[in-house]
Amino acid sequence: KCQKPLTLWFTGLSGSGKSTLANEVEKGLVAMGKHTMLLDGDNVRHGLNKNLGFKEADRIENIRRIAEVAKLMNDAGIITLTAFISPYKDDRENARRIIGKEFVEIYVSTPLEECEKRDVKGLYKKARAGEIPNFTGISSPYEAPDNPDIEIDTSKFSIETAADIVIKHILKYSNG
Ligand code: GGZ
Repeated sequence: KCQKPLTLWFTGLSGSGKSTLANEVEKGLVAMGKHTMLLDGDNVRHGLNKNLGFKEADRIENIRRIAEVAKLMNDAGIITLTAFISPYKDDRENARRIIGKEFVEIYVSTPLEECEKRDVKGLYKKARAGEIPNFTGISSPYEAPDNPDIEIDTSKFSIETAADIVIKHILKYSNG
């Protein structure tokens, strides 16, 4: 078998570097001839999940649908990368149940202070000013994984090094 399907489930705060890292990992996998699909806010929250916001119930449903889509992608033989905050442990466990043994949890553990310092989109500033309710890390919880398969703090490595670490680690799950 030339490719074992996997779901690389990136979790971490807004601005932690999930999407950037997932993109770089995907580039590496494509260069190795793998067939991949990256799910992120841009292609899921604007389409399939555009009726969902950031209240707890909406985030739960967001993550459930994403897990079901990842499962379908895996069934089609595709390595799927997901880049969502996915702040609740229960929901990530539920995603693991839906997806099965192909699920790899990657905790992007960049500290809140660093994410807030980056504030690429100015959202932390707005959240601190009370202009965005339920903002993860400020006014809504983030439950860090206790036992992720991979943990990486993007403030400590270049993007290339961080992606290499992830790819080396997952090659042991994905043979060929
Ligand atoms: C967290 C929010 C919020 C609130 C809008 N809380 O940095 P970004 O902009 O591009 O990533 C964040 C994204 C989070 O969506 P997810 O689907 O990953 O969240 S979850 O898994 O919790 O369902 C941020 C933006 O949406 N954003 N409002 N209140 N992030």
